[in-house]
Amino acid sequence: MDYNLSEELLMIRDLARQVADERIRPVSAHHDVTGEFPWDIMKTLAEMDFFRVYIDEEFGGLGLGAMGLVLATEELSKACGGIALGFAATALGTMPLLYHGNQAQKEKYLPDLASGKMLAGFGLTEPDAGSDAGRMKTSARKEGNEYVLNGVKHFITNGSVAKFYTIIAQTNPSKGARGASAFIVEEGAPGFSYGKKEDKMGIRASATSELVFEDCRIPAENLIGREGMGFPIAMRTLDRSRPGVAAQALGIAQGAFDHAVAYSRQRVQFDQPISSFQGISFKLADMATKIEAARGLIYNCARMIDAGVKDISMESAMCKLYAGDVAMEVTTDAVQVFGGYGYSKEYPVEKYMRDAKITQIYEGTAEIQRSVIGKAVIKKAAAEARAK
Ligand code: COS
Repeated sequence: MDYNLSEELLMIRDLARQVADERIRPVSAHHDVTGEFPWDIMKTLAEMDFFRVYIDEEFGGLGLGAMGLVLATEELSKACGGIALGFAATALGTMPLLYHGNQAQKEKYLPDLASGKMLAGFGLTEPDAGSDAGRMKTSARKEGNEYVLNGVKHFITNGSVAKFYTIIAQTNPSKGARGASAFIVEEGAPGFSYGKKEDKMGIRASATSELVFEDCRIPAENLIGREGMGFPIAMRTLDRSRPGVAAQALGIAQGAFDHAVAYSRQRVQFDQPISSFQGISFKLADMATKIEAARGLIYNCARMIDAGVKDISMESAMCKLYAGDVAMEVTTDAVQVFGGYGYSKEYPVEKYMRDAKITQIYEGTAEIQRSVIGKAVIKKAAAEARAK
């Protein structure tokens, strides 16, 4: 399908495809087995300017916005959803600064984030505050010209490999979600350490770690926006980062699908390639259709973000929900096409199935996306009824 992409966007897409094929595919199984973080690939991505894609030109970026981000994430994820995540999660950690930081904060950090010198992470989730993110307990107390942070963030992607974190913490706990604030915390801040590293089912090349704050002191100027703005900043960030997760899901689905098509053409049973059986070709047809539908939703949402549309919660949740479900369905079907071989770790598709599962869970579960979409649908219907 032709999405009318600009020359620059096509260039980024093709470059990402090349890196994925030449550099990521050969090492993805190794990182899946060992769980080692792919530092050499991050270095390559940095050298090839990938971390500049979504950052404004003023701060050393390429200014290719959400569309550049989703295209690069999709292509890298075709080869390995886990390795691509080091890149995509840096975008998530950078977004609060990109959209809500002041000029001085942007000048200080964005050039190093754009060059890939610093990876980033986003700290919202806590052991007792997952879907109910407003229940976070991590606190930030103002003392003179510093904030003192206490608490634990967990399941943090890029935790322990990033140097730059945006952390959402309570500055006024009595106000619940409305008392939270957003902060920049650098690796090495006094009182900041890494806790448990997760041993995960999939996306094993990515680092997922606890962030521990014990009287962690950061300069007061590291507050993003104003006190009390933390929750809306986090929600707006997720609205803009969810298409990135959706693109990861899309890449995983496309990667598994490509393997399934190739295998179905060369696997002979009953004297014919299995692709000639309707049972298989209809499955491939459904997989291809769902993948293309997901791509349409994602690119549409990315275009809305780049056009500056303010309220994109519904479209963002829709593409994340749909692409996550498609990734799970398509990768499961890809294993089915491979039959017994699909269940074996000697073949690549079982990894895609394990990698796909997280896309229905993180950055808001499929259930939370449905709840966001449901609220938006009802709000729109109520507004239309009022206007009559
Ligand atoms: N953009 C801007 N502001 C938003 C917003 C959005 N998308 N969504 C909510 N807010 C604001 C609301 O307007 C409200 O502000 P006011 O008090 O000024 O009106 C405030 O945030 C609280 O909103 P709400 O009452 O809807 O919050 P809830 O506690 O009901 O939570 C959900 C809403 C469930 C949508 C939210 O907690 C969520 O997204 N949870 C999933 C978290 C998640 O994705 N975690 C993944 C980890 S990060 S990788």
